[in-house]
Amino acid sequence: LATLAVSAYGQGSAEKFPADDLATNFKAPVVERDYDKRVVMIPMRDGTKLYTVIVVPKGAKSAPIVLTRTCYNAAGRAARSESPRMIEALPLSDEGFVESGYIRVYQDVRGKYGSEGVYLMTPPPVNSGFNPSGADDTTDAYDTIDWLIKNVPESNGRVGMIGSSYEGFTVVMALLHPHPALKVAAPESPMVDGWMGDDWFHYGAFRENNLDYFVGQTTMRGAGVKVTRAHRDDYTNFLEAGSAGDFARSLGEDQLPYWRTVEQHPAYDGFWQSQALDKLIAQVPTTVPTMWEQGLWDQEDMWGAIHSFRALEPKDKDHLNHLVMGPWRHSQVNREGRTLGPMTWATDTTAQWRRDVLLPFFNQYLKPGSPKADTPHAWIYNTGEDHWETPKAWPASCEKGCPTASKRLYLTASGKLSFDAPASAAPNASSNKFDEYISDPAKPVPYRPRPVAADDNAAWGSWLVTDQRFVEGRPDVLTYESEPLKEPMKLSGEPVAHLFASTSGTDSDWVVKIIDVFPDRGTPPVDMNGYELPLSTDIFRGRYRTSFEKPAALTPDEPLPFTFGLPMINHTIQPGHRLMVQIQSTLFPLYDRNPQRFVPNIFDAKPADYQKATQRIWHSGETASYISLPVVPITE
Ligand code: PG9
Repeated sequence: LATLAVSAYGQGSAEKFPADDLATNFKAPVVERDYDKRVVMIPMRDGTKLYTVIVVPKGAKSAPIVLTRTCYNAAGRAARSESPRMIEALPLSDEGFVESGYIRVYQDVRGKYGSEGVYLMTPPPVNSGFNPSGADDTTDAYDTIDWLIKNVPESNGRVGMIGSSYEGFTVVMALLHPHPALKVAAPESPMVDGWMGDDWFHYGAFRENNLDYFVGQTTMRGAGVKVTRAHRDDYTNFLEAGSAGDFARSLGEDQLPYWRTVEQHPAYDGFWQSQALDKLIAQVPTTVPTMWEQGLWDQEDMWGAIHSFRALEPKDKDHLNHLVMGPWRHSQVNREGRTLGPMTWATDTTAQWRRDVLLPFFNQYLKPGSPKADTPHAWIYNTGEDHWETPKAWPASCEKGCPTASKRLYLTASGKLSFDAPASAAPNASSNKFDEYISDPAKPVPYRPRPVAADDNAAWGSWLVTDQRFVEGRPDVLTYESEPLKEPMKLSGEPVAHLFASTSGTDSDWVVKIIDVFPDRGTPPVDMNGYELPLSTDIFRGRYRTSFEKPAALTPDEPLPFTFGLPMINHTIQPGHRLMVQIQSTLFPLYDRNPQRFVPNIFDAKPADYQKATQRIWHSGETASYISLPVVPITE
C-alpha cells in the first residue's frame, strides 16, 4: 500500500518543500495611516508635564480640537485598535468627530499613567483648602488648551471638551475658569458631588463598590492591583467582614491615603462641600455652551449632570445650558444604545444622540461656518413610550418652580397608593397608622439577585432596572400598589420622598423605589410580563435627617420626617400597568449596612453595634407618608 501511495502522488523534492514553515524575518507591508499620532509631554504652569496623545487627521488644516482628560490611560483611550484608519483606531464614540475632520486629544491627568506629578483623587479645587498640590483640573485644563492652540499647527484655535464620569469631572473642573479657546463642552455623567449622590455615597450611605475602585486607582500610577476575594458572591464577602471599614482593612486599604481620607470624612463636612461642583459652577458666569448628559438609570453618577444643569438654569441668560437624559446606564452614552436590561429601544439611542445632537452642537461652536445647530434645551427620552421628547423646561414637574407642580401620592393602609390624603386614624387604631417590618442587618436585602459578583459588569450596569419581584414578598420590604391604570399616567421630572418613619433603633437607612408594574398577561414582550421596572430608586441615611454635616441619633419609635429627592423620571405608565412604591432599609452590599444603633462613624461599627430594628412607615393624619410625584398632563 505504501508503494502505491508514493507512485500515485509523486516523490517530494527538497527545493519545493521548505524545511521550516516559519518566516525568517517577516516585514508587514506598511499600510499608510490616515492620521498622525503625536505623543507629547505638555508643561503645566508649575513645570509638571502631562502625557498627551494628539491624533491629527492627515492633511488637516484649521481643524478644531476635542480634548478628553482622563485618569484611565490616555494611550489606551486613544488606541481602540492599531488600525491605520483613524475612525477605527479611536473609540466608537469619536466616530462623528473623526468623520468631521476633528483633531482628537487624550491626556493623562497629573500623577496617572504617563503624566508627571502627584495624583489626587478627583482633586478638590486648589483654593478649597483641601488640595495641597498647588494645581487642579481647572488649571491643568487651562494650561493644556493654551499649549494646544499654540503648538498644534493644524488647529483652528478652538477647543471642545468631552468625557464621561471621572473624565466628565475634568470637563466640569475646566468650566470653573475656562480658557477663552474652550468654546463648547459636554460633561457626560460627570462626578460632581461624591457625597450627595455620585460615586462615593448617596445621602451619606456609603457605596462599597468604591473599595475596589480605590484599589484600582490608588495602588499605583498605572493600572492598580487586583485583590482577590474569599467568595465569588460579594454579599457573603461583605457580610462576613462586618463594617465597610473592616472590609477595607481586609483588602489592605489602610495603606491607601484616599480611603483613609474618606474614612475620616463620613459626613458632609467642609471636605465634601468644598468640592461640590454643582454649587461651584453656579457661582461662575456661564460663557461656554454646555451640554450636560446623564442616563436615566445611571448606576454610578446619578447626581452630577442634572444638579449642575439645574443650578445653572436661573443664570442662563444666553441659553448656553443644555441637558440630555437618555435611557442609559452609566457611560452607555459612549457605547451602543439599543438596549438596557430587558428593554430594547426603537433605535440605537446613543448613536442617534451623538450624530443628531452632539456633533451639530460641537460643529456650531468649533467649526466656523457650520450651520446653527437646532440644539434642544432639554432632550429627554420617554422610557415608557420609547421616543425622545423636548420639554421646554426640565424638570417639567417638581415640588416648586416647575411648569407643573408635583402631586402627592400617599402610601396608605393595606399596601395601597392614593392621591387623596388619608384621614387621621382613630387614636387606638394602630394598624391604620403605620406598616412595619423588621430590618435585620444580619439578613440585608440584596440590591440585585445573588451572586453579586464584582466582575459581573452586565448585572452591575443594569441593576437599576432589575425586576423587583426578586424582593417583593420579603418580610422586610414594604410594597404599596395602585389598581391597574385606566388612563396613561405621565411622570416627567423630580419625585421627592416624604417619609414619616420610625425605627426602634437610633439610626436607620430608608430606601424608596418607584416602580412601573407591567401587566402579567402572557402576550409579547414575554420578558416584560409582570415585570416590576424601577423608575427611580435611592437611599437616605437617617442620621443626616436634620443636618448633612452633623449627624444625630434618631429618637427610637418616634415618627420623624425624612425628605429626599429621588432620581428624575420621564416615563408614561401605560393603561393596564400599576404604579408601585417599595420601602426597605438595606440595599446590600452596594450600600454598607447601617448598624441601626447610632455610632460616631459607621465605617468603624463593631459587630455588636449591628442590631435588628422595628421599622414603621406612618400613613395617617399629620404623619402621612407620601411621594411628590411629577405627574404631568398628557398633551398628545
Ligand atoms: N464612576 C467612575 C468614577 C468617577 C469618579 C470617581 C470615581 C469613580 C467612572 O466611571 O469614572
